[in-house]
Amino acid sequence: MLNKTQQAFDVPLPNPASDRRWGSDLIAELIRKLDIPFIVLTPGASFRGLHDSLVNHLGNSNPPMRVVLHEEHAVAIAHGYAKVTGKPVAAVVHSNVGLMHATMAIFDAWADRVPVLVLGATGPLDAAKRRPWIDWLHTSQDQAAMIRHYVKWDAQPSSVPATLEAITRAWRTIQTLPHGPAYVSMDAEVQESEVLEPVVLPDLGRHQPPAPPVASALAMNQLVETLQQAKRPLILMGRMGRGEPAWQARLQLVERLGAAVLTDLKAAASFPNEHPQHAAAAGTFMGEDAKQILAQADVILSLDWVDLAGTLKQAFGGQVSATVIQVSMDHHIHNGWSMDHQGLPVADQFLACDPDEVVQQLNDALTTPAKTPWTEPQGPLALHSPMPEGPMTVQRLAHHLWLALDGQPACLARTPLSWNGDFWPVRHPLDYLGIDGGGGVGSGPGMAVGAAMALAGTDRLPISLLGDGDYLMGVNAIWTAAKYQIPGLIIVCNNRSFYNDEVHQERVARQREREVANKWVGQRLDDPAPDLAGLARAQGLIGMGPISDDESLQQALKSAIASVNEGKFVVVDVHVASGYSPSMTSGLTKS
Ligand SMILES: Cc1ncc(C[n+]2csc(CCOP(=O)(O)OP(=O)(O)O)c2C)c(N)n1
Ligand SMILES: [Mg+2]
Repeated sequence: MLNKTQQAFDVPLPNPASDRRWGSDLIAELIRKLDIPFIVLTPGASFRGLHDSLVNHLGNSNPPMRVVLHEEHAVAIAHGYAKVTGKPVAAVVHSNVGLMHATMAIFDAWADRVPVLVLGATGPLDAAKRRPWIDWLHTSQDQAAMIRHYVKWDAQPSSVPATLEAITRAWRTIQTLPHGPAYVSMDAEVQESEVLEPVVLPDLGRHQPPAPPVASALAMNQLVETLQQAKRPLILMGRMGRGEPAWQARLQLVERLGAAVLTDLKAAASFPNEHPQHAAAAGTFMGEDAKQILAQADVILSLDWVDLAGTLKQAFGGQVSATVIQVSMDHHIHNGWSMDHQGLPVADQFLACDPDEVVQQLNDALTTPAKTPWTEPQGPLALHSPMPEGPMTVQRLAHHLWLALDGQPACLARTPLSWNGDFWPVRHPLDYLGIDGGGGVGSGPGMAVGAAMALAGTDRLPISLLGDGDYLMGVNAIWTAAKYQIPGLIIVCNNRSFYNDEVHQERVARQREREVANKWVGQRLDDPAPDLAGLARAQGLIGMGPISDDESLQQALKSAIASVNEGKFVVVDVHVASGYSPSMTSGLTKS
């Protein structure tokens, strides 16, 4: 008999020793060599061969499977995990229908430049081998066509050695800059056929991703000269790594150059936002003060900044007077289908390099002492001012959360659309993880669970602040956290609405001189109000709320944090008033 813990963690009964091997056994052995902590999956018969190999050949360990209730969440969990660690895990999704479910999350990982190995299945491609009806229904010609425009690479190999090679190539590809997802569709027949000839597994040590590209001596000379001559240099800190040494290197560079810095809520933490040279609060859309700093800069160094062209346009209009240096590998991933490459930015110097490597190279090359910054130090964050009066808002909630944490480090894995950069101090690369990448509502709960899996066992508390719309769309992702005893905290910023779209309807009504007061129709998530905490409790998690007053909120957050520290996953439903920051509202309503 299995004990309760073994059942919870899906420990299978042992199998008698056997020399017989099946195609999927070798695929499973290769997956073991990837050295991943777990494999996320939603089951399906198209990969029943692989499923059997994971259970009966590998004994469901190294890696153990993590069962997920929806393929979209399987990929979102892998996405959330990779955002913390920089390392991919594998998500397995069933043939065509499972892949259809997974598509939005694959797009999110693509647009966020995050590595995810998506394994899928199909077939048998040999029609003579198909079971009637269902094998035909779940076999598609060129299945990857559904997602080809937003994966870095895909394959549908037709033998065991070709499948092993495809997974090896995909593994290397997703970890080569710019990162992103790749997809391998495994033929059911290949998985289920007996292997009679010896097959050698690829040696992954000989298939490592290439070293990150660095700047040539010539390019570096030009870059150093431009930056040394700059009077008002500005660094746009975009998509950078999670490592602490790289974080320190960025600080050193900024101080040596006397540069101003802007950061962006769309990208994970890249620079401390309380540093005197951090010139304006980060936003999803840029605030007026950030635009003014940009307009004054004479040299702009973009370190893989998301949407450089759009940013320059907002500050300079059609004519960019500053010298612009772009450091990015992103162009390698651009294609004609997805416009996530954004507008075409001017670049007086373009270095197709790893931005963190260039920061290090600059620090090695610049010998001058620290320069006086050209911008005034920014005032303290809103968080350090007295708590704003009035009804419960997301900003007030952030205050309460900060107090309740009482100095414990946290990782804000996700924040709601009404978040603003000065609600929270960013002091470490894991303090804030950015957004979902693709703007796909419903990704929050899965990414919250993935980030929590990556942080389990550390003293950093995984916290996701989600919109109620986002939570409700993805809520069954959190069962996986209960199942595998992953500690974490979701706080739902519950304005009882798909409020973002109320802002849009208001804009349209104003433009057409129609009734603005009707903006809530078809947007409100009320009458009946879904029981958000109940949805957590029903899946085996702790659910609290709804809460709207200060005292109950402070108590609830303290108790929730204590439970997370004891290994529980907690959802706290907080009723907040609707409202976005001025930059967010103007970003949404600009025509
Ligand atoms: C899959 C998907 N469907 C619809 C949208 C359009 N959309 C953008 S934001 C939003 C509202 C999200 O509601 P919530 O999470 O509660 O955030 P709020 O705007 O209320 O703060 C919607 C429906 C989207 N981006 N993605
Ligand atoms: Mg909402």
